[in-house]
Amino acid sequence: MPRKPTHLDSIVIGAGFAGIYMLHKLRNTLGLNVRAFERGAGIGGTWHWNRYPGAAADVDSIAYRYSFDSDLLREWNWKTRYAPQPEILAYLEHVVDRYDLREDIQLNTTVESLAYDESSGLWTVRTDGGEEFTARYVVGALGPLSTASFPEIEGRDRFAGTQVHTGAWPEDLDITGKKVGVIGTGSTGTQFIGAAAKMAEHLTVFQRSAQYVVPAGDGPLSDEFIEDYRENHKQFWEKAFNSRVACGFEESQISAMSVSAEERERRFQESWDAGNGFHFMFGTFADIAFNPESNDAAASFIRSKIKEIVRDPETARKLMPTDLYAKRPICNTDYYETYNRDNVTLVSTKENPIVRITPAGVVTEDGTEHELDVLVFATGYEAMQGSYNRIDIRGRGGVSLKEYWGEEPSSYLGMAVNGFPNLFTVFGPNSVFSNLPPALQTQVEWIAETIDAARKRGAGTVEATATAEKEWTAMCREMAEHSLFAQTDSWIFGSNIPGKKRRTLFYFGGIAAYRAKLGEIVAADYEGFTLDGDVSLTAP
Ligand code: NA7
Repeated sequence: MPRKPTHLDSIVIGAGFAGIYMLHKLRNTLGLNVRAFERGAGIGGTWHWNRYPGAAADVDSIAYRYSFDSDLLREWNWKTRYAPQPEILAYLEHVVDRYDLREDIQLNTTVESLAYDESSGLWTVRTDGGEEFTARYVVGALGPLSTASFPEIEGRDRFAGTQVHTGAWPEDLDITGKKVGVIGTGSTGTQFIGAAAKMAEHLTVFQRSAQYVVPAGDGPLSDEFIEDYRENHKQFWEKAFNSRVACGFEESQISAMSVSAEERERRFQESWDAGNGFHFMFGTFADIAFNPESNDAAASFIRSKIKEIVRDPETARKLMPTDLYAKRPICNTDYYETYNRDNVTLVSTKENPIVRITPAGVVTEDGTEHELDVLVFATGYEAMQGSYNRIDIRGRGGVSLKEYWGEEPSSYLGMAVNGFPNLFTVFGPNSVFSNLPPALQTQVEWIAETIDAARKRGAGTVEATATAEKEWTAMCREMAEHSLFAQTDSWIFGSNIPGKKRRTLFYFGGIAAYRAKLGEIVAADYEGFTLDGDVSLTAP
């Protein structure tokens, strides 16, 4: 006789930044019986998998954390302006222990399918271990960037050395003294390049698009700075939540075109000297991501720096982007300086494409075989949808979420989809474009409050209406069209992968407006949702 599924009140999928906090809220605040499933061998999500040399957050560490508990804010201090991967992972481990969450996180478990049963109002969740669970509420905290993307290159399976994607870096892989090749120069690739150049015998960088990279301005945090943050964290977070990107700096309100060329240069230089990619894009002027002229001014400034820093004019030329400065902003320590090292070679794959991978390395169109011991894919992810598409998710009437979404996903608020009652997606498609920890925290809190409200009124289901979902998605699309980001190919628009059409994946209105909208929805009695059904229908 088949075993009866184990019944839980709620299931959380993923134990990264979002899943850990979701488990805490549902179990410790709402008192639900919850289990979190995590495919990794440890907690941490992105920060569990991304152990490549140089991995770190590139948002100031004081803004790259939870802010829901003053004691937690006071007791955990970062040492440097940016937190490196091992420290972020240690922080998340600390949070898991602090709130006693470990016993309810099941590691090494991949959820393979979710199916909604309309008669009982429950989801059935199946794992790769053959286990079966039922739960009323399921929260996907799968991570917007967790499904690795590999380029199609002939001969990939023939390489005799070590191949690795940065998003699945083995703990024991040491590149010291090795001949290393890296494909990709996004946030990850540029971080890796700076660190790997100092370790490898030789580093060959295969660059498809040249990147705009500004200095990070990293360094130790002084005791006074830490003390000030401990004392004033409430004001700090209030300001961050009232901004657009929640990175913890003052965002500019003026156009780059409203000041003289000298003043523009002064502000750009000031930001360049202080460091931080988000600051350079959103702290110098308000319209770099929106106004082509302002964008060009910022882009020209960065190009002039590349010319100044990189000694070999041909390498400098290849490193200079000519397209819009409209991808997720990047900052790093000594990125362009790295190309002055004797052990670093830059290959522009637009000018000299990779034609095949051989057992010995990578062959480019000019006939060169770049010999490698390690080939690193820093080639990014199938963003937002990718991690949901890996699970067979069936809502009302057996409809598949993957098929329902197709090429262009829709959602209400990035958290709910019509036809999939009581399924919440933390940082699903069309969530707010912002620093992630505060954005995730906002959504987790809102989901917990919504579940609580539904339970208190005895409603068995929370479901986005088709109209609300359609309107939110259309609004996100319309808003995105005003951004120059919409004119470049990157994961932000899902167009980093050949063959995938450019589509809107974010709400670009900023975190303050997003939070205000969530508040309005609650005040209007969950406008755009139906809170329906009978909670007592629970079968087991
Ligand atoms: P990204 O930002 O998507 O970067 C991927 C990089 O890989 C980017 O430079 C791509 O070039 C490059 N790429 C992708 N496919 C190929 C092929 N086929 N050949 C050569 N180069 C290729 O991913 P990251 O991991 O760096 O960053 C993801 C996010 O994580 C980041 O924004 C942060 O939020 C944290 P392209 O520019 O598309 O021409």
